[in-house]
Amino acid sequence: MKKTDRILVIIPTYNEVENIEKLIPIVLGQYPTVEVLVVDDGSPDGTADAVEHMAKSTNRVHLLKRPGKAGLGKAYIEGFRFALERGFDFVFEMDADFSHDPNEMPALLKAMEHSDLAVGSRYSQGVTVIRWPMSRLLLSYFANKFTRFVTRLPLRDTTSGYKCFKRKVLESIDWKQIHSDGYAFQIEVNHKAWKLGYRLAEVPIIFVDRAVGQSKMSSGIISEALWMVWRLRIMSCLGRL
Ligand SMILES: Nc1nc2c(ncn2[C@@H]2O[C@H](COP(=O)(O)OP(=O)(O)O)[C@@H](O)[C@H]2O)c(=O)[nH]1
Ligand SMILES: [Mg+2]
Repeated sequence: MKKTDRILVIIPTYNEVENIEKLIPIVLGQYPTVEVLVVDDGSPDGTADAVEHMAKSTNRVHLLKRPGKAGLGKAYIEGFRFALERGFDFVFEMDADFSHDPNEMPALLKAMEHSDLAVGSRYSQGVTVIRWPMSRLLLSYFANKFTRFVTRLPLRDTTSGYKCFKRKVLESIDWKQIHSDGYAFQIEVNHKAWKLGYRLAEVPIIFVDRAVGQSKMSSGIISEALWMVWRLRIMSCLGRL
């Protein structure tokens, strides 16, 4: 990474007012030049107002307001467009709920020295997940094993939402073709980057379940991911990817 490289951290939010106010200063504290983009889907709890308030005192905080809850995938795609238009070199995905420790950003950036997409991984040094109920952990763990087995994607954590992209990866993906949300979105984007020949790296992270607010995971998000895995396999076999 060069001193002049610009870093953007995209944080999608839905009802994260208590978390976001504490998280943003920690992210900004990582590097003097890092900027934050919050993509909020009309959170009823006033998340956007809190971010707007913070944006008044610094030009390193940006807010994209979307009218209603339309899913994580679309929120990220809008965020990536913002990053490309504004000339950022490194672009992070990060959850708002402190499951992704901003102090691990330097480790992900270090991995960018030999990769194009670095994924913060819960399953590359044993299992590094704290406070999840066993049922949720088992679901995530085996879903990842299954995804790796079916798609051959060389990652142990394919559904992680903590990652760092080089700009060129975001430029190469045809976002019009990506319609998934939730975990399926993460799997699909990793798969696309891999098929385009980009180098993937996995960086061990410690994932801690949220202390404040509610998870937006649903059975719909899980079945979407299941279908995505088979779809990627079939499309690969047909030579369409
Ligand atoms: N903009 C936007 N953010 C979302 C949406 N769904 C979830 N998020 C955010 O995405 C991140 C991960 O969601 P979370 O509910 O913690 O998922 P979990 O960690 O898998 O339980 C959090 O920052 C959420 O606020 C959505 O539909 N739109
Ligand atoms: Mg979470």
